[in-house]
Amino acid sequence: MFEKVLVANRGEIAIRVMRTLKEMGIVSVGVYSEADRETPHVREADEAYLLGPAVPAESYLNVERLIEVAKQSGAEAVHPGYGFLAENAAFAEALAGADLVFVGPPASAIEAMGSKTRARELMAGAGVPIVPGTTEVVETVEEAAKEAAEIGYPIACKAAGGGGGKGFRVAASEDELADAFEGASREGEKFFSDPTVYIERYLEDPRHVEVQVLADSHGNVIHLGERDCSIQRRHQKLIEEAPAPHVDAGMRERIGKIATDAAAAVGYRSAGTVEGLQVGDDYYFLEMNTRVQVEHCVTEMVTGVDIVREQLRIAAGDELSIAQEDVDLRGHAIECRINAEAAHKRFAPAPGRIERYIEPAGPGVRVDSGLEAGSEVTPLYDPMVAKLITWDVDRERATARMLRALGEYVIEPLVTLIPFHQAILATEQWRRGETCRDLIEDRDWLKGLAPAPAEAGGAANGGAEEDGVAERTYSVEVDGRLHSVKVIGAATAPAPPNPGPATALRRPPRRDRGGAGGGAAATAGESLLAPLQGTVLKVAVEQGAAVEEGALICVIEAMKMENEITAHRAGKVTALEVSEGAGVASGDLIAKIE
Ligand code: MV4
Repeated sequence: MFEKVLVANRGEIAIRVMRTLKEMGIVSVGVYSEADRETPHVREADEAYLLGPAVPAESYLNVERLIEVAKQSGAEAVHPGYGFLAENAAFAEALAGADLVFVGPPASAIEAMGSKTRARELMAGAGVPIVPGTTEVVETVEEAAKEAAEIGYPIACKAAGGGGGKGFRVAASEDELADAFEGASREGEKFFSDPTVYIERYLEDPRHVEVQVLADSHGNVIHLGERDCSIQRRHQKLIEEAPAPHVDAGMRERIGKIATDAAAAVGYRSAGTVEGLQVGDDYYFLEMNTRVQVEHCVTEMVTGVDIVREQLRIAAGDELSIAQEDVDLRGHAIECRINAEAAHKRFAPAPGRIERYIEPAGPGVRVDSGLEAGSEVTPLYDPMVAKLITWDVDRERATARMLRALGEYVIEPLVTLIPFHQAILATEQWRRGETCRDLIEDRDWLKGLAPAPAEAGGAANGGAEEDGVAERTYSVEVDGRLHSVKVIGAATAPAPPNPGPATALRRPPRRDRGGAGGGAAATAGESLLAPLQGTVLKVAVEQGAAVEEGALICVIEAMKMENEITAHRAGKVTALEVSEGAGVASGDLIAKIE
C-alpha cells in the first residue's frame, strides 16, 4: 500500500478522501489555492501545499504544478476526487509519465467512456442495452430526420462530447428536429469543442438509476447495488438514495450484470458508476462516470463498503476486499446536497460568509462537509458545500431521520437548499418514490420556499438579513419556561448587549459581501453585476426590453453549473454587456436596468 497520497481537490471530497487515508495509515498531502488557505480541507491534510491563484485553471486544474507538488512531497499516488481533473485522461497519463499512480481508471477507459457515441457502440457490442438510437454520429439534420423516423418521436439530440445533460435537446416531432439538432451541436461545440451529435429515443419521465461498480487488476468486477438520482434540476442531482425505490432484487441482479459487463468491456479498473434510465422493467445504459461520485456515500451506508478505500487498494494493485457474494444491502440511505443556492430564486447561487455553523448528528446521520463557522462560500467553486446523509432501516424512517437532521442544521446567514429539501421530503410524490420533476419545475411551488418577509433569512436558517431587515433569536425565560423570541429590526441595529459566540463574529454590511446574495448579482443601482466568473450560455433579453424583477437576463455557466442571472429590479434594459459564448469575470457589468 502507498505511504503517502496527494489529494488533488478541495472541500468536502478532499476531506472525505483524507479521512480514509488516515484510517489506512497513509500520510495525506493536501493542496490549496490562494482562496482556500484557511479551509478545513487544508487542516485535515497532514501536509499542505499552495498551488496558485484562486481561479481553478491556475490551481486545482494546474497539472504541471500538481505534479511538481506531488514530487516535492514524496507522494506516490494522486487521488483526484470528483470534478476538476478526475475524468481527464491527459492528467492520468501525465501522472504515469511522472511515475505517479492515478487513483482512478486507466486513461483508455476514461477516453472510451468520454465519447458518448464510442461508449454506445462499445456497449451495444458488449450486449449492454442502450437507449434505441444511433451509435454513430449523425452528420446533418436531413440524416437525423431519416434516423428519427425509424426510431420514433420524441427524439433526444445529444452532443457526442457531452454527458450529464450538457448539449441535450428534445424534439417532440419532426418540426422541432432542426432546432434541437442544431442546439445540441452548438452546445457541444461550445463546451467540448465537439459539434457532433447523436440521436436517441426520448423516454418520458424515466428514473435515473445508476450502479456502483468496483473493478480490480486481478479480474474481479463487482457491483454494490444501485442509487436512484431522479431528483435533479437542469441535470444537477439534488437528492439521491439507495437502494432505488423501484428496483427489486431481481432487477438489481439484472442491472448489476449490465453494469459489470459495461465496466469489463472497457477494461475498467477502480470505482466507477454506470448511469442508466429505468422505465418500468426496462433499463438502458446512458453513460459511465469514471470517478468516485458525489453520491457514493449512500452506497457506503447501505453496503458498509468504504469506496475510497477500495479505490486505493485497487490503485496499489491489491485485490478488492470483498467478493460479490459478500455484498449485502441493509436498510435505506438518503443524501441531500446542501448547496448555497436560493431555490425560490431559480436556484441562484448564494455565496457568502458563514457566521454560525452547527451540523446535525446522532444516530444514522453522516455529514460530509467542507465548511465551518468563518468559512466563505466563494462563487469561484462548487456551490455544493456539504452533503447530509441519513440511514435507517427503511425509506420511510430514513426520510423521517433526514427531516430531523435538516431541522438541526444551522448555516447562518447563508441561503441554502435546506428549505427545499424539507419541502420535497414532505410531499406525497416523494413518499410514493416519484421523480418530483413537476415540483422542481414549478416556479410557484418553489417561490413558496422564500423566507416569509417577517422572518427574512429563512425559517431553517434564521438570522439572515434581507432588504435591510435583520433578525435575531433570543432566549427568554418566563415563569421558569424557556421561550425562543425572534427580534426583527434594522440591519444597522447595534449588536445585542450580550453577544454570544455566534454573534461575536461581525457580519459585513450586505453591500460588501459580494456574490449573488441569493438571486440577483451584487448590484448597485441600475447595474446588474456578474456574481461569478464563467461563460455566458444564453442571453434571454434584448437591449431596450422591459423586464420584471426576477426575470431571466442570462445564464452563466461555471464549474459545470448553469446559473440563472435574474433582474434585480423591474425596468428597461438600457445596456446589455454580455453575449453568448463570451467569458465574464465576477463583478463584470451584465446589464443596466433603469
Ligand atoms: C434522457 C432522458 C430521456 N430520454 N435521455 C441525461 C443526463 C441526465 N442528467 C438526465 N438525462 C436524461 N436523458 C433520453 N433518451 C431524460 C433525462 C433526464 C432525466 C432522467 C431521469 C431523471 C431525471 C431527469 C431529468 C432531466 C433529464
